[in-house]
Amino acid sequence: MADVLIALGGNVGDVRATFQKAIPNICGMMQAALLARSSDYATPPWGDEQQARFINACIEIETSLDPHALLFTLHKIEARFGRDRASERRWGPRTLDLDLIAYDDVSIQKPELTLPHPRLFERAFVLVPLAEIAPDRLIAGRSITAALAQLPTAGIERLPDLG
Ligand code: A4P
Ligand code: MG
Repeated sequence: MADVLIALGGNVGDVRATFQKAIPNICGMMQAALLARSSDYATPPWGDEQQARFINACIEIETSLDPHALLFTLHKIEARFGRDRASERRWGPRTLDLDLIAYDDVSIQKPELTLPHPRLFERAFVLVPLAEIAPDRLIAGRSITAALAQLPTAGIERLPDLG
């Protein structure tokens, strides 16, 4: 079994409701156990700042699927929740973005799948929820908490649990 971290993001539609439905979908389609789920966070848009703020969260799962099968499944779930890659621009608005952050300590360097996620350490919107569920985890030898200390976190707001 592999220990896998997945980041969720979106800024179109009722993103928190999308997450609530997508997470059981991820676990079901990946034959995975949900080990941890962070809170949802409202985050200022990164990359392309002329768009609505995002909601971000992270989950930790345990699965026996290999990394390529996981990525394939994540793309299927994104499409199921209304993501249309053909009509969007890089870093632009989307209903649901699912990124593979880490798969055990596996390292893969291919354009279609890079592990750990290549932009992980630049993104407070990923590291803040990760620090909530896996503060002591090392990714590529770096601690999540230490990496987060290097980044500005202004404007990131933890949202209260949905009742
Ligand atoms: N790919 C390679 N490695 C991976 C991996 N580890 N996980 C490939 C997922 N995908 C991986 O992804 C582009 C290609 O990367 C995929 O086809 C896959 O094979 P994408 O999700 O279609 O591209 P993207 O989302 O436009 O670009 P990128 O660089 O992944 O950026 P993001 O972060 O996904 O961009 N601001 C805030 N606050 N919160 C956000 O969630 N998200 C974005 C979207 C921009 N700004 C944001 C947020
Ligand atoms: Mg992505």
